[in-house]
This record gives sequence, C-alpha cells and structure tokens, in this order.
Amino acid sequence: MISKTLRLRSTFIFFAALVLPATATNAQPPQRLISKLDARLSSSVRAGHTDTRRVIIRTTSNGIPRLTDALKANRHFVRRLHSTINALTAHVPVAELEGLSRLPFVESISEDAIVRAEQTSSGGSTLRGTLGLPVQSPGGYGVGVAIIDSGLEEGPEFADRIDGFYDFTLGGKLTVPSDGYGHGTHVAGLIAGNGVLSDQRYRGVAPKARLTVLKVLDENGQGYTSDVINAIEFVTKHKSRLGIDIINLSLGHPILEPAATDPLVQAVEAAVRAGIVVVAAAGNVGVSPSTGQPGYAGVLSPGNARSAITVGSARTFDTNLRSDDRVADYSSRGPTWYDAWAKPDLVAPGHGLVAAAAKSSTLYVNQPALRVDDAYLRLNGTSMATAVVSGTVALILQANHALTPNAVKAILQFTALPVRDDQGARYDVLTQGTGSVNAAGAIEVAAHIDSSKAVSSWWLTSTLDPWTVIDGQATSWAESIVWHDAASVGPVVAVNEPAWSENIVWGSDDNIVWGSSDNIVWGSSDNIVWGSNIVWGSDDNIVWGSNIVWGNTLLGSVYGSSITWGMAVDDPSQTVWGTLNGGAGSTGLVLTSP
Ligand SMILES: [Ca+2]
Repeated sequence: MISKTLRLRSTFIFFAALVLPATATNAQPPQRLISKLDARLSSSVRAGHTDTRRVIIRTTSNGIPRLTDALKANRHFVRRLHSTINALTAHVPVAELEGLSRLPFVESISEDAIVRAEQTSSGGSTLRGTLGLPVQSPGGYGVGVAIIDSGLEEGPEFADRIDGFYDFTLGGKLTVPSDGYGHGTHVAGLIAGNGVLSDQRYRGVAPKARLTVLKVLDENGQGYTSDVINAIEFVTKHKSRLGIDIINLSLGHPILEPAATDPLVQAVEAAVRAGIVVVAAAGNVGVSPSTGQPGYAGVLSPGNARSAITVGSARTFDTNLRSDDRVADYSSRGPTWYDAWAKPDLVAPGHGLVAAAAKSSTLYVNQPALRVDDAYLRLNGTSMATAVVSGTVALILQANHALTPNAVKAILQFTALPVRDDQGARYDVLTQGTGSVNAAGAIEVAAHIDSSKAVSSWWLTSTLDPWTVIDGQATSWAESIVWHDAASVGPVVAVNEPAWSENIVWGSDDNIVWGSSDNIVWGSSDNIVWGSNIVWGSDDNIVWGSNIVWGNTLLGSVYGSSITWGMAVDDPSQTVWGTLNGGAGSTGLVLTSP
C-alpha cells in the first residue's frame, strides 16, 4: 500500500515546450490604442491622415441597422455585411473614425485585409480564423469548463467568469485565485480569454464560457497524481452544482500500467460516465532524444483513457490556411503503452499560441522572451492544443447541450481536417488521430443533431456538406472515427448510435455496427505505419528509450521483457488512412523493453 501510494504521487511533466528566446528585436514601444480602434487605425487617427480606409466595424447584437443608417447619412459606402458576427465592412475617412467609434452600439473598428497581414507577421492571432470561427462569436455561453492546472491569475480577460478556485495542493481549499507558474492562466486564456487586452486579437476559443479552476501544479509546473485525481473526483461529484461540462487536463505522466488499473485513467473514465467531456494532452515527447526523430508510443497518462479526447499539437505557421499546417515533431504519437490503443484522437493548433499571462508567475517573470504586448505569453505544446479543443467543445455544447461526451468526441473526429506532411501525404492515424480540429464543422454537425431521436435512428435534421471552407480553401472532413482499434468509415455521426446515447467507455463495445469498421489502425509488422526512419523494437530509435520519459530501470521493473500485440489487417482504406499499408494477415508486433 505504501509503495502504491508513492507511485501515484509521481511527478508530472509539464507540457508547454517553451519558445526559445528570439533574437533581439528593435521593437518599438507599444502605442496606446484609441478606444475601439485597432493599432493601425489609432496610429492613423493620431497622425491626422486624410484618406479613406476599408474597415470592419463590429456592433452590439442589434447595432447593425443603426450603424448602417449612420454610415448612409454620411454617404459612406457599406461594402459587406457580416451578419453572423454583427459586423460590416465599410469605407470610412480616417478623420471620421474616432467619432464613429464613440457611437454606443459600435464595439470595435479594425482595418480590413491589411490587418490580417499585420497579424500574420506578428503571429499568434489566427487561432479563431484557422478554426473557421468569426472573431466575435460563438463564445461558449452557458457552458462550464474545469481547468485542472497550475491555477489562474484573475484579470480583465476573464472578468467575472471565474466561478470558483480550489487549491488541491492544499487539499481542495476554496481560496483566492493565483497562478505561481503561469501555465494555467495561459490555458484558461486559450479556452476562454476575451481578448480585451489586445482589442480581441488574442481572443480565446470560447470567451463566454465560465471557468472553475482547480490548482494542482506548483510554481515550477509540477504536482502530484493524487491531487489531480482528487480534483477530478471533486468536479465529478459536484458537476451539477458547479455547472461543469468539460474538464481540461493539460498535464500527464508516463504510462506506468494498463489503463484498466491506472488510477488517473479511472478517474477520467468516471468523469466521462458522469457526463463530463474530458480533454487530455497527448504529451510533448514525440521526439527521441537519441535520434532526434519523431517516434511512437509517447502518449502519456491520462491521454491513454479511451473516453478522453486526447490531443496532439499542430503547427499553423500563423496562417488561417490549413494546407500549410504540420504536426509538431514533439507531439506524442500512439499507440498507448500496455494497451496498444490508437491515440491521439485528433490534433489542434498548439504551437506559438498567444494567450493571457499571469504577471506574477515564474514563466512571466523569468522568461521575458515569452511575453507578447506585456499582457500575454506565447507558448507551444500539446497543453495549448488541449485548451483549443476544450474551447471548441464548449462551442459544440453551446450549439447542442444534449450531446453526450461520446457524441462530442465522435463529432470532433468526424469533422477533423486531415493534416499532410511536406510530401503531401496524410500523417498516419497514430500521429494525428483523424486530423486537426475543425470547430466550424463540428459546430455545424452539433447544431443539426436532434438528440431526441430514438437510438439507432437517423438524427441529423438536414443534409450537411462534409467539408469546411477556411481562408477560401475547402477541405474535406475526415469522415471517420477510431473506435477501439478500428477506423470506422461511414455516416457514424448521422445516426444516434447506442454509444452516443449512453456513456459507455469509448471503444469498449464490440457489438456496435456501423459502416465498414474493419480497418485496423496499424498495419502488419512489415508495413509499419510509422515510416522507414523508425524501427520498432530498437531502443535507439523510439521514444521510450528516453530517460526523461520512461527510464530504463523503470521499464525493466514495470515491464518484464515484452508485451505483444497483433492485429489482423483487413482491407484498410487507402483513401481514409493515406499512409497505412494494406495486406491481409499479420504476424503482430512485438515490443521489447530496452
Ligand atoms: Ca496554417
């Protein structure tokens, strides 16, 4: 019992791979903004420019008619209406911008098109855009997110949306919010920061969501498994009272035992059974330290919980466009140790993301190179990607609050947009899951589901096009999910499957029938999905040779000599899985400990 307790209190690995200090820049001091105007427009107004600009003006929810009247009265040309975001694009002389901004129903004025180029060059401001989301909405209104992390530093980015702060490094005491490390505040900012300190440039994914924060990591980003479990249990027990729909876990530790006995996994599974969507980081250990090559089996606990939504990190290169995205090398790949389950479930933007800074935190104080505009930090990692998915889940639930965690996960996988490598080939499913999160597509599906339809019947209320247009580029959805070890192709989210109506453990029921579900995720040992550079079973080339992650001693003692899994490969679909090689029969794969 004593040794068990000690092992549970294993140290966490903190996932935000820090951005290295950039070369010194000769940045100009930030210019104070004129209220409601973006930086360039503020500068132009101050300089007394006399030209006319093309600007995007956002209004309060009912402000568009009054704004249109005001513009027409001054004979200004309204170019385009953006009704879903309560905005329009118009041509307005610089000299009139400040006066226009004072109208009570005007929320902000931004330069059109040119602002986007500014955002690209400065980076980090394309998060909502690349998710297919307008700047202003949706915001996850009415949805509650529990963030189990290093805490949170209060500020205008979160205003009055913090429902409670519980310090589980002190046994779960209800206390005043704080964040000694700064990681939790950044995660919270990505999920729900309102961008008020950047004129919405660094607005989070669900800026109307409510937050409950449970501190489990210290000022160095470390904590104990037991504290995390306590926090998850607390949230699960008080789900209704606290109004929590989602748990964000941007943390984890090496997988030390099968999921069936892993206590952290069990806590996660219990939370999901209680109806909470749990989003977990895959880990940042995708690269073998000995070879510098991406490798497999680096997913950490609790990312090995089948019902969790396990998230890897994609690089967006600060463009909305999806075709230039790549999976980050450091993003942990599947399969999971012991169980050999397919993970991650999907990837999400996680690299170079800018979000709220905790100004008293270790990260902010000791790492000035991470700061952006004083009020923000730029961080990388699957922690950040996890937060992006948690925010997306809040938007999905806002669109349809009746969806179960399994249904939410299926929708996320089904609508994900597959990412391709430099050669144009799809990353395999153990690297990216089904693809990179597609908030716009996922919301569209969720909004068209009638959850009152009988189990096993069609529940979509209209026909949907299985693609999403982002930055003018139409990209097809993955249109598949991974259930157990099989890739299921077909209209799996169009029907109210038993697995969507009940909170059974994801992948546990072999009797579910849908589409063609025989496509095993990984191939035979001769046709390994992970490419020629990685030789499975050789401790020089794989992630688990790393002392940081596993440690030879630990592996030897926990593991014994080997584990084995074998999967028959039955007609895998090249079109779905890209790099997966076919071929019937399999000798199975044998993992040997280093
Ligand atoms: Ca991009």
